Amino acid sequence: GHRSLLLWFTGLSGSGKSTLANLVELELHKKGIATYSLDGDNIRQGINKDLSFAPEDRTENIRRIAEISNLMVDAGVVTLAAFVSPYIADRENIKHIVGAPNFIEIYVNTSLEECERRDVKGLYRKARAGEIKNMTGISAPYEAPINPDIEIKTDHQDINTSVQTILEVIIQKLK
Ligand code: GGZ
Repeated sequence: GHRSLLLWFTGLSGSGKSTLANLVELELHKKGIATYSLDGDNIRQGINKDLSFAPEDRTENIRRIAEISNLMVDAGVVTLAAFVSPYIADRENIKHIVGAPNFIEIYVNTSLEECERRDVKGLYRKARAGEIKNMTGISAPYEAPINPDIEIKTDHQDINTSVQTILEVIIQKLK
């Protein structure tokens, strides 16, 4: 048996949170560690489909995800969560819900410029055109972590190096 953890990836839309989380999960699987990934695709279309991107709904989105994560961690599953989670207070609340020792905050620090250049879903273009509101980085805030457990600068660091950085930290903590 090993301790369980919540690996929380925060950053702008298009920063690479899910990509990183998926690669880290793959490596944990290779080590025989039970994992589960939560992201917008399985949460915002399911349990949280009643929530918008208004500030109070983002807060409720993150609170529910933290409660689900707490159950997963209690069950002994290493849980990976990739959400914009733009507010410091909401991320502090996650720490209270799952317990500080179980919570690893990973700041996926990709510049807005780079996220906008990628614009995988065309959301930044739409936000600039005023077609969608409350877009993080454009018309809604992103409060960067002040003291994250891990910071990944995807503009400057290649993805395999980033995955290794994360694994080194968590393998230590899982012992
Ligand atoms: C930010 C938005 C928005 C707005 C839709 N602002 O790149 P994606 O597409 O896959 O990730 C983004 C995702 C953000 O949902 P979260 O649940 O992670 O947000 S939060 O933690 O703030 O509650 C993006 C898409 O949904 N998306 N509209 N206005 N991201």
